[in-house]
Amino acid sequence: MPPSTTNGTAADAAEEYFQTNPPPKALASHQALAREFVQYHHETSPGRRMVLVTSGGTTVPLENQTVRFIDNFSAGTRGATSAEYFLKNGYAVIFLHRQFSLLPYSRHYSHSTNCFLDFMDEDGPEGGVVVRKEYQEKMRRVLEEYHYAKQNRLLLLLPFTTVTEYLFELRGLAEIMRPIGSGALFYLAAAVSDFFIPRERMEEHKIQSREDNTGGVGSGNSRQLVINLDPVPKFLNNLVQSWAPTGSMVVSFKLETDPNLLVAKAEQALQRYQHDLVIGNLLTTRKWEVVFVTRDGGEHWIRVPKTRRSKSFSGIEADIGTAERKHEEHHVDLEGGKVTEGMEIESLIIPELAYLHGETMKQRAEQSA
Ligand code: 9Z3
Repeated sequence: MPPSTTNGTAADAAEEYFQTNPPPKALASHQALAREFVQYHHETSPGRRMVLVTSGGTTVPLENQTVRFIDNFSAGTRGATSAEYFLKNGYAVIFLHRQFSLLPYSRHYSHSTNCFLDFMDEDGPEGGVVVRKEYQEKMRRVLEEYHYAKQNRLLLLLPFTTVTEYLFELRGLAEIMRPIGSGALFYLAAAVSDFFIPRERMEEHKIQSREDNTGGVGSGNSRQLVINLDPVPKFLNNLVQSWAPTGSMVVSFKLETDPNLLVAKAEQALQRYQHDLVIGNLLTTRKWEVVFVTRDGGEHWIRVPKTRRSKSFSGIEADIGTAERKHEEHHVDLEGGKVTEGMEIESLIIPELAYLHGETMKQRAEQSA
């Protein structure tokens, strides 16, 4: 962990947040599962590293009995995919995810883009159900990895829905992971809302649309709904300085849409929170490139080669390279050619990160020797 640079007001704001907003109902049961998970791995394989992957969007409810909420785009692809590669790289994984977002392994066969029914066939009039021939090889690989993770108790799935639930869960899990020390890694890929409605200003019941029924959230006398949101406290400070295990590695993500801002905002976050690494990504290129921004001023781009880029409906290939500030000496992959099998960028990110985590562990062991 870096030396203490806790900004008193930010830390206090986070603590006040926990005093004034209710914890999730499932918190105690999630913590019991996490304690058991940490203890099991700590005792049976003491050298095993553990990563907390956060994944998916966070909702901001407008009513206590929630009918409406504000949300964001994240489907949890980054988190779910990364969790699989962490498992491949020998980590035990706590997967803190937005409920109903993508999950490791089942992500290959879920939601509308990969509907599981499309992978199956009826097997004759009286027969059972089979996986279509062309999908069998891949499904067998996915199944093998899934069974391995399950049988070895390497994956703990914990869901949340709202931004408040997310923060309570994150704090609790970080504290529970303390026995893992420098072997613990925090990989914060969830898209966390910057704004919320505090408990004391939240409507209990569904906000009414009629003119004569404006309440604390909506205001004014027109039929408009005006929502007044407070900033979510900057919790990264608290995670780095007090919740996370001593010596652990904290990696956050930075998402931007403006290429001119990405690297500067990643550097600013590192300066402010004094953690280990920010992985920057642009909304339109996030499946094909990311940048590792380090505290020594490093800007290291990781890119899927052109011929291995899977198509993406929302992605814009022409934006690749536009956020790069320090042009590194690297092989620029300009040649066209037919796309062979698509490559997931997480297959490049995670081994690199596992290496950096190992180096960080060595450094911290030397520092404390
Ligand atoms: C990310 O940047 C993730 O990579 C994505 C993944 C959300 C873009 P998908 O789910 O998308 O694969 O579709 N996460 C953003 C993390 C974030 O919100 N960071 C906050 C910040 O930068 C706090 S740590 O302020």
